[in-house]
Amino acid sequence: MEKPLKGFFVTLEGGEGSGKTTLLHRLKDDLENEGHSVLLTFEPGCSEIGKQIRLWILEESQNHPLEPLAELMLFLADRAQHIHECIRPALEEGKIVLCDRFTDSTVAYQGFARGLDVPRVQEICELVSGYVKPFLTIFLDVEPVVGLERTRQATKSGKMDRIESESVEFHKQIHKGFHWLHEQEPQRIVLVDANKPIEEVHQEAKTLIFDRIKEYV
Ligand code: T5A
Repeated sequence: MEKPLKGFFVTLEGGEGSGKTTLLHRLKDDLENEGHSVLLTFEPGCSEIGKQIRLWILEESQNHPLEPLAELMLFLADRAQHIHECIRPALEEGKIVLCDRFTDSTVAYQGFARGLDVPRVQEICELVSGYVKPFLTIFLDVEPVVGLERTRQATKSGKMDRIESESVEFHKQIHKGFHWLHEQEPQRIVLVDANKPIEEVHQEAKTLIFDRIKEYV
């Protein structure tokens, strides 16, 4: 029998350069300073198998373009392994799990932007994640062009990966997808304006997460 999940699961979502990674490190410090035990994790590529999958997904192969359905399956295989090896054990131990991207990214990227059938993508995501569901998702809402420029500036070589290099229109579809998800589940998916300076985004996200933890315990 599966053990109960005592922990608190939070995901951060948004388009490229929305500031998830920067914010997650700050939130981890905030929570640990208050005595919480935290696992900071990300998708794709956190498990050993996931590291291989990440290379297949993000590296450009001009000769063998990745099919949208194959791409979807790779993200899901990464997630299944990630949940099994990292997320579920941490939640069983009662930790706060902060995860950089989860199922909402799959719906926004593979559903909205790649054009796969959104309800079916949601269904298959549910099959993979089972009852491991975020209690809170912070959607960092940044204008796609602004986020892409941040990513470009942050990349030392200036070389973007396979998904970052997609067209601006593709990234606008992702943005639309995240807004749609937020409208479907406004209680779980809370929008934070990530066009603002990082200090303001941090304060807003910190208040949100601490308020939700108080409600939960
Ligand atoms: N993907 C993922 C799918 O297609 N389907 C899926 O199911 C899943 C799980 C993963 C890729 O896979 C896709 C989405 C992605 O394309 P990745 O390398 O793991 O790629 O990278 P991302 O998750 O996209 O993360 P990034 O590092 O690109 O962006 P972040 O984490 O959102 O942004 P961050 O914090 O690194 O910041 C980028 C730059 O902006 C600055 C930072 O200092 C940094 O220089 N910055 C700000 N500047 C001004 N104002 C602010 N508010 C700022 N916040 C950050």
